[in-house]
Amino acid sequence: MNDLLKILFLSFMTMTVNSIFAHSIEICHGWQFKQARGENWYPATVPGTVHTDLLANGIIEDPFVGLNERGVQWVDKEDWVYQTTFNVDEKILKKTNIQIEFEGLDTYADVYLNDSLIIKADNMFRRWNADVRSLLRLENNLLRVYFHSPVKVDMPKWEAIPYHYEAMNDQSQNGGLMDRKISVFARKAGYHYGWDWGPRLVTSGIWRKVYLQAWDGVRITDVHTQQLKVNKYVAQIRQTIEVISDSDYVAAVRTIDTDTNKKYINKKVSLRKGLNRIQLDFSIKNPKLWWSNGLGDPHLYGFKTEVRTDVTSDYKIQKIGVRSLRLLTANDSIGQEFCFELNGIRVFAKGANYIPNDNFLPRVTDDVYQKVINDAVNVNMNMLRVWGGGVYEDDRFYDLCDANGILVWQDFMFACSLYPASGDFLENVRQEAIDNVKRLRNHSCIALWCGNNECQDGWYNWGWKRNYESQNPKYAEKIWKEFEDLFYKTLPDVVEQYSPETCYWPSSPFGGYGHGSNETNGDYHYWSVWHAKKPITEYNNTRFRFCSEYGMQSFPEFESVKLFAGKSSDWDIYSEVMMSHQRGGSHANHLIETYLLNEYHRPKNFESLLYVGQLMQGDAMKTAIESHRREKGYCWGTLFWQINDCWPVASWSTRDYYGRWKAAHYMSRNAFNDVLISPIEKPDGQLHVYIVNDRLKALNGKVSIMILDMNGNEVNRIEKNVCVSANASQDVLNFPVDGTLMALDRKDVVIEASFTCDKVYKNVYYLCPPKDVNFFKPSISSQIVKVGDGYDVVLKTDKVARGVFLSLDGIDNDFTDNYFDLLPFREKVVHIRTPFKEDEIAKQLKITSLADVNKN
Ligand code: BMA
Repeated sequence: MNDLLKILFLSFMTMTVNSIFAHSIEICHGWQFKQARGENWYPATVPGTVHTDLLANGIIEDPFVGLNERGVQWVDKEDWVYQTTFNVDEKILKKTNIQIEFEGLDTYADVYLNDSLIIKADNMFRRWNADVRSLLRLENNLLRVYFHSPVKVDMPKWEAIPYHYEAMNDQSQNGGLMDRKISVFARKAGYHYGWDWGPRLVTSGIWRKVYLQAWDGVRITDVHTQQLKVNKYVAQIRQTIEVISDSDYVAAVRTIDTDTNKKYINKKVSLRKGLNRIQLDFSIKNPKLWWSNGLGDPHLYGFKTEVRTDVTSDYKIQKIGVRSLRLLTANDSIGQEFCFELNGIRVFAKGANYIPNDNFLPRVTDDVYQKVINDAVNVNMNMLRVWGGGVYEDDRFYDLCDANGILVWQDFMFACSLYPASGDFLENVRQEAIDNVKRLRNHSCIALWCGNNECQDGWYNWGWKRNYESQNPKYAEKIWKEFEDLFYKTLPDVVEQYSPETCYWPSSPFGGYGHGSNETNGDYHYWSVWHAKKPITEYNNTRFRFCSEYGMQSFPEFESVKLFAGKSSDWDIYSEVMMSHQRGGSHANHLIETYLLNEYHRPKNFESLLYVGQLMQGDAMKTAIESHRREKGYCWGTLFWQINDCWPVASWSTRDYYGRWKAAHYMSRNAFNDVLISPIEKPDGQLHVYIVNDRLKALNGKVSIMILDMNGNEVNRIEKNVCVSANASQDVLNFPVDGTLMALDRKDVVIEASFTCDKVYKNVYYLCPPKDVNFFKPSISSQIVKVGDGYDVVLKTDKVARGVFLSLDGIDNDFTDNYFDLLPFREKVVHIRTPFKEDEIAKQLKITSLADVNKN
């Protein structure tokens, strides 16, 4: 044993003891790694990835910075070896059952314990276990994991078949593989191979935790908590408990409430040696129901389920939100509706699509998970869609969604591709689906299992079917059979068997079998704005039953750009570095520019372009969200693309990789508010004012439409008392625009719409695109007052100020609001959390508004 090993030996494991009968030990210390064909071992982090270990050892440069991604493309063509040694004590060795459990191996991995092969893994999304009792010794156990290069494993599969599986986002060329798009052969996160917002970084590694589990007697391996019937009077709960037992026992099984110690059920059972299934049925009277964000408290019950014999015991604790949740998909006079119903109430889904938070998943911290969920909650979202090109998320993600009332639309991990779904591959997927459905099925947040992202539309609407048919009809037949076996049989069967209370939806978007999606049936992805270049106003002319994707790109703000493009020579959106952080290519940059110039004047420099681009994206998301919500009743959901990034990049995200909110994220908060006033000028020349009420009570209040000139003087005011039904959208007031401007031009007015009920809800509306509005240079005053953990900045303006953006150089600031429109005679207070001193703030605080950035 070399010296390094000896040192590592001393601090070998982290031990958590669950009970006197069971030990759960995380094997997270002493790991080292090497290139399989190399000699040198280096310290490694587990969980981790090869790339992050190479980075930590100074062998590669940070792939997220500059052009460094290009320099690390060799990593996925190599095999890698990880190993550690560990000791166990007598207590553990004496246990009847000793298992090694890998929560995740990425991806083709052979695991050896003391030189015996114990696991051959080939799916990143599965858990891998092995019985190791006969191999384990007291000292110096050598655990070794050999990772085969995913490129080397999958390339022969690509070469062996005469046709190619569609994989449009696979950046094989960037990886030096030319047109060989091999990602579809690996059960590994699709986005690792590149996406239109992501780099190509094909990782390997022990990406989730590894445990040694040792126990005697009985062990609960699973508790399935089903909610058979839930209403406000009663919740009927059925728990199916899987217990592995060493021998025959008589056992007491019970479930208690961890908060009140109330015993829900207590039952005597006979356990047989081996696997036992026990059913516990109980009910809760007048349950405290779990509600999604905005509708009520996401209350969680603590259920402790225990199995106890005279000599041994085990327990599991679960946090369960009691609720009924179903998807309504009835055919109606329009087509097929698509609406989630929670506790008997139709819920308008408000939220976003969610991708992995990093290309290197093991380094996503608790804080990052907490922040992304907080950032969803704080802009009034109630749903996130875990999109199919990433991963089945970490338990922490779903725990946070449960605790915060965020419903989860869960895709299976298939996106924008076709897959060789037969034989071993299909069986591998079946096991993956079982693992993940079982892992996630008790989470109250899970609203839906969806087969894939856009694969069905690819087949019917994007020409894939036609292409294969024209190559050889036999190919088309084979690939379509694989599609059906995967998305119409295997996956729905697993959901039906393992989580029968959860709905399965074959694809997103999906509007029925035998054709692509459409606007009147099921869910829809609307990309005519952006991909098909329609103007932003087109959002107002379309309606859907549920819009599960739409989006507009922007760049991260300048402070973020400087972190990956540090040189002033990079500060051009077409510079090499900026282009390598724009995976839609120059086409996407042109689109940003085109949309920007349709709406705004040309910004004066790079920094201004980033800022105005964000306003434009914000306008687009605001327009789309409001339009979908005005159609509430016809439409039951709006999920924009996308809430986060996996690296620093120009993308459709509303928060950048560093967690900074873009303008669109701030702007979506008002658009998602549970009470929304939304004015819209329609082709009839009338201004229609809608109130969207997501509350479960009718609202009585006063609508007030103020027409102001650019100095803030009131030109006209229209008011009306209105009553808006519960959980509905209503067109409450309309009037001809031209008759109310008092001879002023549309370019010289702004409309402030307010609805006063329990408080005042506001919106600002312009009658022409921002480039045509006569914004004069405002003089914005700011008064800084020390409050709590930072400062309140009190802002006032003498002219209408569009997109007021506060920034402080060089530090990560937290503003309670930003990129807002400030009207004269109104005061706006923004709180900034910062350790800066008051005089530093005063000196550094930069206030920008649209009128500052136009090129003259
Ligand atoms: C959607 C997604 C992604 C993609 C995005 C932007 O269709 O499903 O595949 O990144 O569009 O193009």
